[in-house]
Amino acid sequence: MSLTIDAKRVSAELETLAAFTQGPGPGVTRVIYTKEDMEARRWLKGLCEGAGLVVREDAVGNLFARWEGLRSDLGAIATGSHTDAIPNSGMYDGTVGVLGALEAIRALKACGHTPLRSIELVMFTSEEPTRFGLGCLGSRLMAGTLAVGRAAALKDKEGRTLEELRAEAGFTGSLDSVKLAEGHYGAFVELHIEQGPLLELGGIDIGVVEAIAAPAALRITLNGIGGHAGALLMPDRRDALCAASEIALAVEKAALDSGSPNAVATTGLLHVYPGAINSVPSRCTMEIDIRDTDLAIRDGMVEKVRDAAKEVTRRREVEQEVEMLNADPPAKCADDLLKAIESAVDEVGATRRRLVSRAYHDSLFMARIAPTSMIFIPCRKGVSHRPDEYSSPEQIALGVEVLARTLARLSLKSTPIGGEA
Ligand code: HGY
Ligand code: MN
Ligand code: MN
Repeated sequence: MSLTIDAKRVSAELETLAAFTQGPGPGVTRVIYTKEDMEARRWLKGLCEGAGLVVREDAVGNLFARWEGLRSDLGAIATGSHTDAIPNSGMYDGTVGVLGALEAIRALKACGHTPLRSIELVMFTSEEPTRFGLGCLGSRLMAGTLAVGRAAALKDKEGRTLEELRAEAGFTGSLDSVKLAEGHYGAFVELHIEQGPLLELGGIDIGVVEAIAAPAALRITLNGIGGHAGALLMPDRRDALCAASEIALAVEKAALDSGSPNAVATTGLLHVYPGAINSVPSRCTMEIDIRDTDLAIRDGMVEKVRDAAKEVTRRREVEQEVEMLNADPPAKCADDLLKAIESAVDEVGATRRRLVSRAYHDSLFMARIAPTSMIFIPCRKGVSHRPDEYSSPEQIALGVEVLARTLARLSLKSTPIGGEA
């Protein structure tokens, strides 16, 4: 099959999408349901309709753009990723998987491919945890792994609920309707930047993802005794920030002591109240991200952090409140998909290796309802979630071509697709 990937068009569209950003920068910020997010969605919908796809959005804002196949009785082949971006981050995380999938579909249409199974592009709502503290909101609801009541009550830092905000954005209908039936999709493949250094270090073109790490997140609120920085003497203080600082170091120690090269633990958010130089912090809220590809090691780190928080707050006579935001199992990718991606890489004469994804993705939840895998392309120095995140037009175009060939192969299969790796 001779495919033409318009690398210039994909790069130009990535630049256009990056311009839908909040604030002065640096980098890209695009948070769910903000003006910039809604403008980006409108623009993307126009592109999908321009490519002859049938577009719909569900009750939480997941966007679907479908190319009808000949056999509507067979589960569609889905592909896609996210377009939301954490504050001051890069322009390739997620977007390569959305615009790259659109380009793959356009290239397949242009070369006369006729899919048996429909091919559907999905733009997932809120893959990043930025607004509601929980990542993969759209794919969790699609997979039915997040209780609708919990989702509706999720609040942003202004105290506004998902329910209010999605209605304001024009997404109505019951959240129950987001869940997809088993077999709705025959397979799901996500194109994404590696967000790690292995492909670049190894001089390898494509990563074929065989597993996705297990993320957990918790929020710890510390309540102490604050007051005037001059008048409140040291013995009378219950300094919430000093307690949080000891706990943050225990978070780091839990990963360093785990003995696992894949163990990571981060205190990424810390709010100090009241937040004045001459006022002793009376309350701190910290959000902690803990991961490993091995569930037992991941859970062991969570336990260590909880124990440390108990010890520190008891000794410092500070109150603690611990809230588990999520603790998800890892995902294993489907053998048939790994082989389909590897055949596509071999068809174009590129190099490949199997990889574990340390970042989580919507694929982590799509793997609950369909055979799933991911195609990784290198990113410069493995950098991501930073303004200097970068993949070259050539690397992106190669990833798109491998995705297109994988979609072509899977969309012609009339037999079931699957087989756990
Ligand atoms: O945090 C992650 O792994 C993803 O980039 N949201
Ligand atoms: Mn991300
Ligand atoms: Mn991502």
